[in-house]
Amino acid sequence: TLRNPEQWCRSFSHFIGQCLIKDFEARPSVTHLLEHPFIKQAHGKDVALRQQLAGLIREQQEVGCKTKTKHERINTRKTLIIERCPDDDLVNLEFLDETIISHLQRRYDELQVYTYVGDILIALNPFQNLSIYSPQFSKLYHGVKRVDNPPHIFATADAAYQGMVTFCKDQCIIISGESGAGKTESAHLIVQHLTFLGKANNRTLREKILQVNPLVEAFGNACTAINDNSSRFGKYLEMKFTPTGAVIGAKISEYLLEKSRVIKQAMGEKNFHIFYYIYAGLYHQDKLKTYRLPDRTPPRLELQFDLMQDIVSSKLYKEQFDAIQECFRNIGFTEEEVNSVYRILSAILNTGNIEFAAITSQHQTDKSEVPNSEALENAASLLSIGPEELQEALTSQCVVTRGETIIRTNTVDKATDVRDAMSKALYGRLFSWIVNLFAGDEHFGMNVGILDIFGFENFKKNSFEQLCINIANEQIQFYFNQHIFALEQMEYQSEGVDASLVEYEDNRPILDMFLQKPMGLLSLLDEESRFPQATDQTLVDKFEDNLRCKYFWIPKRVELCFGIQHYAGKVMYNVNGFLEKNRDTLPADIVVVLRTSENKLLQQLFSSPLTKTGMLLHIYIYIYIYICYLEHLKMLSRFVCVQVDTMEMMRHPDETTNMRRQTVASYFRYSLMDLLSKMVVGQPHFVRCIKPNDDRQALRFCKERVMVQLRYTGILETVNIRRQGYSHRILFEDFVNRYYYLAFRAHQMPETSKENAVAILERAKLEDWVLGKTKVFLRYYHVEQLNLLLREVIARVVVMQAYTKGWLG
Ligand code: AOV
Ligand code: MG
Repeated sequence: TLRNPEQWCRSFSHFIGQCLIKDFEARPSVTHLLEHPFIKQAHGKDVALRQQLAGLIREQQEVGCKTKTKHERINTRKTLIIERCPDDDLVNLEFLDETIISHLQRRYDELQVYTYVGDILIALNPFQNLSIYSPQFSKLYHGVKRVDNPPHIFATADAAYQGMVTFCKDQCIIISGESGAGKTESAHLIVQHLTFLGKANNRTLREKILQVNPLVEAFGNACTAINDNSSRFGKYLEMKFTPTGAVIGAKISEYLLEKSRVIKQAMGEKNFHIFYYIYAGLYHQDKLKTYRLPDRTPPRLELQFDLMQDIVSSKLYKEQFDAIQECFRNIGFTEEEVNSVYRILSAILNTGNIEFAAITSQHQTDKSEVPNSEALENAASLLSIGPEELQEALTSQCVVTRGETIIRTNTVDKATDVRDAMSKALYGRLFSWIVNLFAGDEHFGMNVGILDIFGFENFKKNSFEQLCINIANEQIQFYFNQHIFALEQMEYQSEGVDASLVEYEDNRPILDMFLQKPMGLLSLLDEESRFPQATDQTLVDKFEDNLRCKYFWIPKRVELCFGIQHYAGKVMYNVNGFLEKNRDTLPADIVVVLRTSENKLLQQLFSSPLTKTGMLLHIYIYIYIYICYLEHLKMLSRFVCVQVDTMEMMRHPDETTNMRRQTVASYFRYSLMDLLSKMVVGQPHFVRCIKPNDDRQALRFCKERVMVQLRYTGILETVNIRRQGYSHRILFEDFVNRYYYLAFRAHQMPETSKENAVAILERAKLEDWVLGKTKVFLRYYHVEQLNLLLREVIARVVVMQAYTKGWLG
């Protein structure tokens, strides 16, 4: 009598689970149940549903054997000595503002690195290994009330998982914080816990999922001045689940890899981890020669940070290499593919050693050649292309003008640029290929997305990469603000609910300054990139003439620089190389020669049409989605302010022709929109990572640094709004549909009216809720209470139905 088959199916799965957990004496035999006339009759025609049901019973059986009883769970709690504190949730405190810091400090001193602000989790980086991530803890944070346990990253993962299973709705965990604050570690812990909750009993699947991150990070992370394992790309990882919550896979989307790192790193920084790993690993396997890697002098590809000897003798690098090989194997890369990956990486290293010399004859002064052919031959051999063809593509270019093909020679500088562009393209496409191998079945099941991007950066010298990274962070902050403040306040007003408004720092004007067309910073940069004669100076002049707002300025004494007042602080950018980095041109001649490779992987990487990240992108639709908000069970997406700026059809050009190419800035804008569109379809959960000090020291809490982060992330205001506000707003109709079992009989189907909503709220004994014109306004903790009650009631209803139908003997 539950309303629809899916609902019934879910309840049924829950019921089986309950039986197994409680170890009912009269546990129904699964085959008996499946063969029961009721099930046959009800779902006989629906094969898919029946299969799903059978699968789910099997899953539940497996889990059931391992699920502890409630009693055992309580014992686990006792042995772990879990302590709850009144300041676990800052919203519960009586005072506000600056004193929050002393609570956080005391908690940090006691190694309680997690704290709630309502439903948002603050995570202070402990800078040391804590013993709170063991399987015992995973069990503790499994489907229990949040207030029963101290705050924990597992609780956030659990909330997302429960939200997904209970309401069949995608979820999204957004982790933010500055560089080195602990986002990537938090993302790993979330994946670990979701894998546990998703009952990945199958060892292969579990290992596959857990190894996705280390593999992708070996290629996408590097040591920077701030963080030894800094993410140099944005990552959106979607964990895929069946409708009953069993994990089935993971998919990754990557955003804007900092490819320039392959050819150059700032002082004291390193290249991507993988280069060091393969050097150490292949050295130990005595395979340096096979991959034509020199064993004495480090290649010019800036392995300069460590001396060669340090790399090969590093135990850590060697171990990491072994781990990566294991990942490749477990994830299912073939030996041929792994070999191709190593060959491409070694080719990139060798390419870095190709040098050019000017040929000066009477007639020609702008021609270059490769004086020492060893590196060239090595690179060509590893890429399975001819060395002459490679040299030709590096030192000259075909230009088609008025139907005629002319060969132009490259100067030494130009040839060097082409060489570097090739290295970047090889690495970028290899990375995308690896990431895209984790693409799951798009249309099946539900997912929990985990966003871990590169954090806000402010180095001594900041370039185009930092600008993109910081704009992405600006966008995430904006999304947070919209979600926490703006929508909430608009809703109060339209529903006539009296709640005091909270002031917050709106970063929309800064974002406008970057993204607006045609006069935003990125558009201006694109425009200037199209002029071949443009220089760094003309770019700065263009910015100065057009960007007139308080967030942008040109410093008086420093040349070729501009300053931006970001939400997280002032950053000075050096425009040196901006235009070239934005154009990111890969000459057609290089693409042509790489396509002739006998290496299958390489052919695939350079086959047309491929976008910069390797995704098929046929239509580029630039929708300036500012706000998108989803609410509860029904996907109610509200585009409060959707500004369809332009609909640009940008078919990706064939790279071997001279069509206009996509710039990094325009691709970046597309990526941001793509990311936002993914995020807004899920119910968001926020984790705010905070860096307690800049020296990466355990137990050092620098009040000023923490305060600055609390301020600019809007956490102080969040405490206010979470205290005074109603973070969940549900239409009366949805509310009654969802919770009517709490006050009515299962078959009653009450009218979805305001009065019945009130009846349910009263029956559930909730306090402090408010009624709007069309919606119930609930505090953040109400929903958790309601869901727990609902689960209990449904279990009871299903058990009763089973009894009345005589299934339980
Ligand atoms: P990030 O992802 O926020 O920086 P990470 O997650 O890489 O920062 O964390 C930086 C370092 O802090 C890690 O390498 C760990 O040493 C330490 N750390 C962080 N969280 C924990 C934890 N829960 N337990 C123990 N150590 C931790 V960046 O990717 O640079 O924006 O771009
Ligand atoms: Mg990171």
